[in-house]
Amino acid sequence: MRIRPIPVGMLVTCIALALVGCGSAAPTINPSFAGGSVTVEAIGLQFSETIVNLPTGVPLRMILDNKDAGVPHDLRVFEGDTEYAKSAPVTGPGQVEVRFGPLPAGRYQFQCDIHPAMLGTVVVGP
Ligand SMILES: [Cu+2]
Repeated sequence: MRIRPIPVGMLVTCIALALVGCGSAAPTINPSFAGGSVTVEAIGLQFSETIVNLPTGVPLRMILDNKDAGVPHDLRVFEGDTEYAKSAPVTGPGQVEVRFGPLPAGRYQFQCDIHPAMLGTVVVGP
């Protein structure tokens, strides 16, 4: 019996999927960021901060620091029907970041879509 070779395209896809899977476990947060940056922890199925402040006129970043071991969280920034950023899920312990903006001054929401009760406000202001 002859074993059929796996098509190269399928092999590449499998490797890519494996890398994506590994990526969610390994923190890939760049410590330097030219803009406004804030970190929120997810711990005990809650955000550590429910109101965060970011400046106007510069690129923005939010880092989700998931402290819930074995529990996936994600981070979405939106206002009404407009979505500004959405991260991939990250299983704790682990971190993921989203980048967005600049945004005009105002109030925006951030949320974990996996646990919609995890909800907070981003205040963008001078
Ligand atoms: Cu969550």
